[in-house]
Amino acid sequence: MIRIVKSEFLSSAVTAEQYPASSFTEFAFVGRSNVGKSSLLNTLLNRKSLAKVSGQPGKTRLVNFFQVQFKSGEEDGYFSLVDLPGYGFAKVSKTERDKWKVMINEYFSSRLQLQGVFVLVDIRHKADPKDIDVIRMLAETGKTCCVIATKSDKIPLSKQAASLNGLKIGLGLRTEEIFAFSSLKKKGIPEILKWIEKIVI
Ligand SMILES: Nc1nc2c(ncn2[C@@H]2O[C@H](COP(=O)(O)OP(=O)(O)OP(=O)(O)O)[C@@H](O)[C@H]2O)c(=O)[nH]1
Ligand SMILES: [Mg+2]
Repeated sequence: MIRIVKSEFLSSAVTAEQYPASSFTEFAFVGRSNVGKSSLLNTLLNRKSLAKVSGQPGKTRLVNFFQVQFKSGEEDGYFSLVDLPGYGFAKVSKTERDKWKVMINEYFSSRLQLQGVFVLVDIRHKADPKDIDVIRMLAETGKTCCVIATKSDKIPLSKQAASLNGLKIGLGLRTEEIFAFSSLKKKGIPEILKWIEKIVI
């Protein structure tokens, strides 16, 4: 399995002209505000606060690019990770929410390097129409995605399989994988690395 060697913040962007020119294979994290996208990125990269995290939804407001160096055996390689603003956050103005939507849509429709998308959903919640929309949109645009059920530390292990199965049916997943993840307990990292490896190696 690949090993993360080094990671760094590259830049933040609003529009496509501002995206970094990097041509490395890219992976993005998308999902509702507060679902744990930025936390997952930090956990995966074993960094405390490379991506900004907050208990208040709406923390990430720009498209944030990170560059990651990995090792596979003796070989070195690179990929990029992108932390996106969350959707479905009621407490910001409609104008602001519309702005985020445009930002996210522009990213998905214009970024050719984007090869894989992680759709994050809270393991405790039922399938959300907004997540169903995103998964459908990704399928239509031909982007490979997998679903990560976050905050798995919040429910007992004995109930996780049933929750994952409920989400799988509710989200209408076919070939897409789904697995549980916890930043708090650092669970689910190998599953993510294996999924990335299938695309970058
Ligand atoms: N218990 C638990 N809490 C978590 C986990 N992951 C994230 N959190 C908490 O959930 C809150 C939101 O985390 P973020 O990583 O900022 O969420 P986000 O999806 O990036 O949110 P936005 O940037 O607003 O879209 C923070 O208080 C985190 O500490 C987890 O695995 N377990
Ligand atoms: Mg965030």
